[in-house]
Amino acid sequence: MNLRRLASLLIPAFLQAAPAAPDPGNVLWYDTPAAHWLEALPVGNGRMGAMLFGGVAKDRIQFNEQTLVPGSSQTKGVEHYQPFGNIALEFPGTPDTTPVDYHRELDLRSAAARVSYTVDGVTYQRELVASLPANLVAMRLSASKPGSVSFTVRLSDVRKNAVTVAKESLSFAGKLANGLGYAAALRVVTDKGSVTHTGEGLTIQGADAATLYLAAATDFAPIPAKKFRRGQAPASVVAERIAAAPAYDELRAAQLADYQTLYRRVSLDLGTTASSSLPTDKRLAAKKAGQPDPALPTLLFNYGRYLLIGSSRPGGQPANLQGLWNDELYPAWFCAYTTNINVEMNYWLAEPTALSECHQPLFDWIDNLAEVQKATTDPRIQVPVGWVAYSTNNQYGGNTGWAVHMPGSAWLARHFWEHYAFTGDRAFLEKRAFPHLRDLSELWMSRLVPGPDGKLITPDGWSPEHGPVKEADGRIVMKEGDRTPRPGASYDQQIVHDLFSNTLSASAELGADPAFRARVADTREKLLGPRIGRWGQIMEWMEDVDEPKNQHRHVSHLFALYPGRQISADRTPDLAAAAKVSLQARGNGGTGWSRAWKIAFWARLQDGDQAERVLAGLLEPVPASGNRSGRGGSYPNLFGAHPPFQMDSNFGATAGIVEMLLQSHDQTESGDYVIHLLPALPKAWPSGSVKGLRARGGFIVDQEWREGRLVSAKITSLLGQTAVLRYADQSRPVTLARNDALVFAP
Ligand code: FUC
Repeated sequence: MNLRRLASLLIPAFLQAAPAAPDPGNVLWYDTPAAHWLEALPVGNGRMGAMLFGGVAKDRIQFNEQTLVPGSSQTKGVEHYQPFGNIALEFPGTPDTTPVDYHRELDLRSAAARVSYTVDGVTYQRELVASLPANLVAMRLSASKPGSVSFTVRLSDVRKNAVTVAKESLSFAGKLANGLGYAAALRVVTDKGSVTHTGEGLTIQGADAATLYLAAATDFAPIPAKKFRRGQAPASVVAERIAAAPAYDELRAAQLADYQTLYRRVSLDLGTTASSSLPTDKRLAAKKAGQPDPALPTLLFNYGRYLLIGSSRPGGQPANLQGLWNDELYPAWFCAYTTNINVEMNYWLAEPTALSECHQPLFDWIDNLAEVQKATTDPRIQVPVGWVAYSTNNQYGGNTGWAVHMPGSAWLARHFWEHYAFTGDRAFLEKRAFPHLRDLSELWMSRLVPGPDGKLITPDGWSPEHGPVKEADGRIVMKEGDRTPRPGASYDQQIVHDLFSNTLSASAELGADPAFRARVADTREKLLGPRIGRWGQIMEWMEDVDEPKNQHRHVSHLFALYPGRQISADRTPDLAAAAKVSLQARGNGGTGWSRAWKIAFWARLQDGDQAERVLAGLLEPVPASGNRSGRGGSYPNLFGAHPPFQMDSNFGATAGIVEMLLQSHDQTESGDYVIHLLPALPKAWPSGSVKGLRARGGFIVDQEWREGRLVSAKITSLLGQTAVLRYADQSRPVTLARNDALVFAP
């Protein structure tokens, strides 16, 4: 029971203080149950995910496990990531109306989804959590009056396999068409009361409290080079797991210790306003109506971190297109990994928001993908060195029927470099990052050809996912989905440039083969670089055919601005000005991820107000039901709308907010990172603080500002590297020993 409830029972109403509104930067909350999945609230442990609807007479918990992935690449192509099952709860004798004190919340600080309400003077509470230490989802049901917890619980498989009902547990098992075995099991433990089982489920009567433990597993194992290794039978895995479940308090303590180690590393405060205390769905509406609510971006920022911790933990799969939360048999784009923006965007926040560990599943997945792709029989992507990804991939390989994505592997490889740039992990650099960077640099050095003006170009580029096509009457029109090879397309050129830059940095750090380094440097020098076209824009293709009215969602020709570092507001002001022209033409709209990307672009252009405007667009409410047309925004549970739901915009928004507050991509001549404080602070966030963000070179950065000006910053060095600290037009060198800190006040 929380303090508010306890107080309501013990203290006369007239003496009770008004209940404190939930922390607006850390709690999503609602005064009605979820009617739709996009209103339900997610918990996740990096393996399993569950969505709590919070109904009163009936409740539903929909769940996933991230390895329920059918299909194998070279035969059937990528297939849809599967929903796992559902738990249905029924509370007999409870009216099917929403009690006046109904409250449903997701508390990001303690990683718990909760429901509470009062019926006939008894206050009922349910709390749903996902624990990685126990590898379980667990729910605690309690009531203010002893003996009042009574309900029935059923478990179901989405594919309708039979459920086995035992004394205090329910379970099912099945196989997907590709032979992947899966199983789920649920166990009930009560405090007093009774548990009886019927043919369909379990009935709990007169308990003081009850705990449900849910386990789900498959026999999926990573498959280097197509070898399908089976693990232990899933039915016995889940049976063991629920049998070994710790008491709820113990499970909660271990889960909190595990979760908060990551979550608490960063805190953000952008201030609050009157509308910050409204329920979350009403805050979205109020913001759209013009009510300022800076705590809403704070909540979105924190949510991105919560969702990454919930869907990407070491040893597991990387966050897919929906993290790991999915209730559809045929989710959009297979709910897989798309390499021309989406899966990379999922991980932009990992290093700067101190979730470096959550980046690990991506590296494992890339290593596996590289093995699968090296063994390919597809003649289009057989290469002498390195490897090539498809546009859409899963754990078995790629979707051979859609696009080959030549520079995709180079884009993925930049994640390895970034991990090193932030953490300084030399063993990782040497053993895992450099081999990819080296081989892919060799691949690209062998693929580049001289273009019309002698500069080196990629022979068959692409600017996802459109292109200028000549009509019969000679007019050039932009065609959606065009995949015609475009030699020298800016996207490919910029990614290759970035690959070479990352390879040069890595090679220099390792003191690796100077002759190789000289070849890479020489080739990078000869690459066709970003060019400014006829209306002042960055040219998207080698020919100056950009159309100023083209507002395509992809903004691939600005890769060099973000996540790349070839275009910089400070180092290459002319190109930055051209990037601004391109960005203005593309507009502030687009799909969720397109908007999220634009936040980061504007931040890199050091225009905080424009970044905030795009962010406001990302927070425009999108109804949970209804058609899937429209562009971008947030569902009631703050999941990002493509539409349909894609989680890349959640992750991308968090990364974009980081870029508004702290940047560290630029380097001095001598290679020191420039730690740029508050590079793009918008007027909408006049006062605030952010603690714990990370900068390249191994720094923890805390900042506090008032009336739009930095008050102080604390820089802690984890690696003892030198750097340059910059705020507005001031700069100073940072020479700190390992674990030393300095305080800077402008
Ligand atoms: C790319 C985008 C689409 C969508 C898909 C998952 O193909 O162009 O908009 O986000 O990925």
